[in-house]
Amino acid sequence: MQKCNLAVDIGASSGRVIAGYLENNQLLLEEVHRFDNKMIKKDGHLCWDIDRLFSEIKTGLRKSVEMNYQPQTVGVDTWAVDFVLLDENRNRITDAIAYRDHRTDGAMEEVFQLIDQQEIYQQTGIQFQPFNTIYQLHALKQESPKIFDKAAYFLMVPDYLHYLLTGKITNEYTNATTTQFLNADTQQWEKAFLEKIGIPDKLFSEPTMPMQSIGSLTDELQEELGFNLDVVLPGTHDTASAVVSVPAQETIYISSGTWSLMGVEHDSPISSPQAFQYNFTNEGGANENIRFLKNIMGLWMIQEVRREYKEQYSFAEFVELVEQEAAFTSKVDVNDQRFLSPDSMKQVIQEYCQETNQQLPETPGQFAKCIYDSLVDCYVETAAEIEELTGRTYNSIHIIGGGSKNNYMNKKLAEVSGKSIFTGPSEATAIGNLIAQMLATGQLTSIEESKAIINDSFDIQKF
Ligand code: ADP
Ligand code: LRH
Repeated sequence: MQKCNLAVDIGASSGRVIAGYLENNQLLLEEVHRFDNKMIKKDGHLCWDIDRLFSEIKTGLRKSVEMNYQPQTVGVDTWAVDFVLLDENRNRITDAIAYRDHRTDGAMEEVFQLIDQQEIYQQTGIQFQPFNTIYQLHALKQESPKIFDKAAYFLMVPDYLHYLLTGKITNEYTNATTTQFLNADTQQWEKAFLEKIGIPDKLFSEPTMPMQSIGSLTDELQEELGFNLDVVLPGTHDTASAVVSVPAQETIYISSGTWSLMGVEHDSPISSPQAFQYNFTNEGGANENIRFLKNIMGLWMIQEVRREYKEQYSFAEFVELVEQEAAFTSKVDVNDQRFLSPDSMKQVIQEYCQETNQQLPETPGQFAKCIYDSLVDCYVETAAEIEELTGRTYNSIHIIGGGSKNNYMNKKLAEVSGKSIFTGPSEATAIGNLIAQMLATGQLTSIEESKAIINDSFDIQKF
């Protein structure tokens, strides 16, 4: 039996359970379970199928033992901002409504009537996204005010999954920062904001720092699975875990998955008027540094186009199809909000091209080329903004996540930016999750040592 740590990493498009262990200063990985994730329509809202996600986690735990592993610890990370509420008996009383649901349309502007927008940025350093938790809570309060009479606990999605594993209530710090109501200096909930939007602060517990054990499996789960292990908090925000495993520190990174998260690691928040204007965020890091970055609409756009083509092309095939469309040059502003949650991504891309007098994409290769070229342009602009805001020049961009496998984009970015592009690992988030567990259990001693091990263990390509 091989002792290991288990990372459960659930992104907006897929989840995986990955076993990891150290051998001769190398980090070895094996994927023990992979599953799809997607939003489902329930009671008029786009929701996550959270019960299924928990049962996939249990399947992953079981499979790890069937594959002859002896898991010592497990930790869960997921996408940010979404949450559920529990009542006093710790039963879930809300669906896990997804951040792309239209309940938040107009909510951000309503909250600005209650709390000054600049004050929000000054206290939290978090970028304005219409789906941040603060606007979701406001929207919920408008739609179902009575739910707050019953609610006793606020848990973000990974906190809830950890609760189902252990019975323990935690509000993990990195993900808590994405609510946009955690004070960046004190690292405590900004109660004045909650009061202004009428949300009781008793729902929130003191944020818990990652890289510590929160306890073992519940008795029921131990009985069901036939074994026990410790649950250790990674950076439960997937982007926090991903950035832990960027192999170099002096570089711009892009965590490329459903979203493209582009930025740098920084010691302290940068919440200057210019950072506010460019809408950069200062999210809390797993090792207590700051992720200074911007959300870029990302590969969600191709995921949606692929869905509309009934998934008849793989992601690798879309990249191949682009090579045949060299003459097609239409581009869109990927951060236009129409791309956040449209009924038809193909249609809104065509509308954008029509409005800007460009050729309309018609073939799968043309849609893909339009998306990839537009993303690359946005990366180049964002790199310039990062250099302006930090007052530094960066010679390289390091791409991690599933999107790092897109060599068309990697080459194009190298050409257009003039910077060195490094790519991999593609499972950076799960690796960052495992590193947090290994640091918490003393198998690794520092982030620097961890980054060196990642550099030695994975194939990093240069363009
Ligand atoms: P998330 O964790 O947000 O669900 P991932 O990190 O799994 O996202 O990345 C998914 C993205 O990776 C897909 O949208 C796709 O564009 C890209 N991708 C995955 N495999 C390939 C491949 N073989 N070639 C090109 N792109 C790929
Ligand atoms: C990426 C991510 C990103 C958030 C978004 C909601 O998966 O966590 O960092 O902004 O999802």
